[in-house]
Amino acid sequence: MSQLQFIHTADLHLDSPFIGLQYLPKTILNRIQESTFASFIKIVDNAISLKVDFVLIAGDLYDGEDRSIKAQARLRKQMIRLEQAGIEVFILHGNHDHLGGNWTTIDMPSNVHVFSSSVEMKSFITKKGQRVHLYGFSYPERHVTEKRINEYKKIEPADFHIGMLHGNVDGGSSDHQPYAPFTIGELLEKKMDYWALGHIHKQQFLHQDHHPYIVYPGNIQGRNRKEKGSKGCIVVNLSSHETTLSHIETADILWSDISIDASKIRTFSDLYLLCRKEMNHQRSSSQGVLLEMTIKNIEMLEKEAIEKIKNGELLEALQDGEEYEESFVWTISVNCHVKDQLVIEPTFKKELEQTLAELTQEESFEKALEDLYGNPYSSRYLEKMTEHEKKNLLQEAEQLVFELVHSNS
Ligand SMILES: [Mn+2]
Repeated sequence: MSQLQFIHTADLHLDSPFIGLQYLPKTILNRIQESTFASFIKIVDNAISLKVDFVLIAGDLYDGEDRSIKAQARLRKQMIRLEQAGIEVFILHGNHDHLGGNWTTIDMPSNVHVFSSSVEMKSFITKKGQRVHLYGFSYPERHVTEKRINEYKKIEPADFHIGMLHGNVDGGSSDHQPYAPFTIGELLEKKMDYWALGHIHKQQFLHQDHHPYIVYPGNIQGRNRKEKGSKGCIVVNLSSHETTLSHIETADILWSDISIDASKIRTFSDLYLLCRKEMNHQRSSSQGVLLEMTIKNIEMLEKEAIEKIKNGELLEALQDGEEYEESFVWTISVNCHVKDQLVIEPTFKKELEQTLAELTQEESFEKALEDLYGNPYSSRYLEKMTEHEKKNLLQEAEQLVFELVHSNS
């Protein structure tokens, strides 16, 4: 029997606007717009049914600095459910929902404890009588670029010490802003029993072989095609000699991708049936799925079938009727690799590859984007591109070049 059990979650991004999905059918768009709430409700369901000692939320509860009233009201409703179940909640606010914004605040029930803008310790005694010390701080403003880890100091006596921090591990993902940076070594020095992190949306265990676990639980609902795969929360069982973790998937919408091998297919009809079959493999009884499809090995496909991939007819056929399914699999895009079937003269191919390689150099990349980022009007609205985005853009550009060559050959 473990001595302490709690749920660690972060990056709820409640009421995410899901920009750019307005083209989807209304039923599916509604499901998506409700998905951050649906996922959080499931987390609370789990906290109540497991009778956990407490719930930790390590920042970015709200998506927008304005903390929509709707998001606050719905969060409050869930906090009240936890209050009625006798479960305390410890919260810190991150870069998305920092304390410096100008919003109307809805008061939370008394089981909710929010960390202030300086690192502080909150003491808590479980029903079994164990003393837990929790440490953390909320972002006073959006951009917290300085190190805050040095302000954490373990205070005895307590049975368990848990650090909460919303920030970026040094050398971590370039997809996230380098806020409140820290190294794994710096966290270990603090001699906590567990580090409940937030900020990075992909689940990561920075330290797990031996005491203490250092964990990014990831966000609770993928918000775009870059946030694929299982999303939810972590259930932590902590005792003086052992830590065990389990991930609970709670996301209502799953972003996914699939690659379809068309090497044995010739006709459009067979291609359609194969895609449908693969879609049904992706179908889940508890989630809606948004699917990116790539068709590979299209050498044997009839020209007409390839044409129907390119002009969107296949996509339309695959989407047909899915908007009425509770467990929908909505195909967002269908791509095929023309490159595979392209026969190019070797010297030209070499030249083409060379040009593409040159484009991947930082310098030429920046040059290509100079007009956009150099423009005082548009640059205001642009965030620095991440490595992941750069890579994607280059892959798309490469594909475009091959397609243009193909259509002219
Ligand atoms: Mn976040």
